[in-house]
Amino acid sequence: MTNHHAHFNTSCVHAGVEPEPVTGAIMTPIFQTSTYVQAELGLNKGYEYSRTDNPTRSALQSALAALEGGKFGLCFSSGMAATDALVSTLKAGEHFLSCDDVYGGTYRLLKKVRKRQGILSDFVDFSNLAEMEKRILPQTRWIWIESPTNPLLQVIDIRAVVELAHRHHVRVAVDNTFMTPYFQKPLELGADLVMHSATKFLNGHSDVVMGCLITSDQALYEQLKFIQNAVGGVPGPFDCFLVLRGLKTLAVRMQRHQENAFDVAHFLSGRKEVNWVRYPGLKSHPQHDLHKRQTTGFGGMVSFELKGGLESARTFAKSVKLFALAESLGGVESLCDHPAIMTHASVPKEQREKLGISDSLIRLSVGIESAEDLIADLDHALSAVGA
Ligand code: P1T
Repeated sequence: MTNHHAHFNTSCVHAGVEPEPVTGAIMTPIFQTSTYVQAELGLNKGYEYSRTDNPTRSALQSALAALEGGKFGLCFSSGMAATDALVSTLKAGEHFLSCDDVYGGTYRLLKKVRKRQGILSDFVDFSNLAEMEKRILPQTRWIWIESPTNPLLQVIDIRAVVELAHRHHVRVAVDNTFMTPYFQKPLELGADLVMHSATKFLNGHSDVVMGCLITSDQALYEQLKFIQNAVGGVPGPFDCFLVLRGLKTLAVRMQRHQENAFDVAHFLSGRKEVNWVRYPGLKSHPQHDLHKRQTTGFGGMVSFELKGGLESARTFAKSVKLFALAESLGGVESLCDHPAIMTHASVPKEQREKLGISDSLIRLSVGIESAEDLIADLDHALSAVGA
């Protein structure tokens, strides 16, 4: 049985999963089936069709809900499909208000796809809440937070945004991809919904694309479950199995990502080739204290700006060997991203410049390798930049 009072490390291993009733298999089987035989008209065993429900997916959804401290979880075929399910609760003319430094795909979904169906959206700076409040419209239905943001690792005061939003009868969703519930539990901070790109730390092994939504609000859950089935962007059972497996080591991976990220952030801070380093765990981070108040740790993402513009970034990207030049993050292996050309290319250049996503900004997803090897790799690449 899932023990709802278990400590987080225990929940990672046990939440949502039960021995399989027929054989006692300790690991949730991959129910690789599209449909389920019915005994007679209207009589089934709780499963009718795998777009609607699948036992492997149900186990994962329960596990994710338990880890976030929510009642209900829903999985989707990608993080974007999960976000879009939430956006699908809006009608034409209604408004979605997001922080301005967000994953480029979230911006693209709202501005390039859903705008055509009449959904309004604004992307504004949430560090000044008085200014942000002015952007809440009578038609605003959801406020969307990433904290820390992708890629600049700005920290947003989740409790303060929730308080303000609820005063305006607007609900708050938090994209918790970077922190995971190991470090941050937005529902406990008052948020109405948590979203993840499960592609990242939750799965942790760079072999699945998936998203999820978690809430404790039953009416909202039912609305989103209806959309999940009606639109059909669901993950397959094998991918659900892989994420269930990944979750078992979430706590130990996150701890290790963080240890390595601290070492990398300290190392980069001392280098002359680097303009600045952003890591929420550094005292130099502008919202270090705020971050500490709303989390139990700092995660595995480090961003920094090189001196010397795009040429420096090109040299750096060509010179790293252990850090793979690739989009995505949150896997056991270290990755290096150039947001302006890679993950955030869909954000218009003027908007990128306003935010500080310059041509020499580098984002690192620090993996669980030996820190000495990661630092030797960075040392080599920075020396090439400086030469
Ligand atoms: O890639 P997908 O599983 O669809 O999730 C989209 C997404 C949503 N939210 C955040 C914070 C994300 O980082 C992502 C995906 N991000 C990358 C691929 C990236 O390299 O930033």
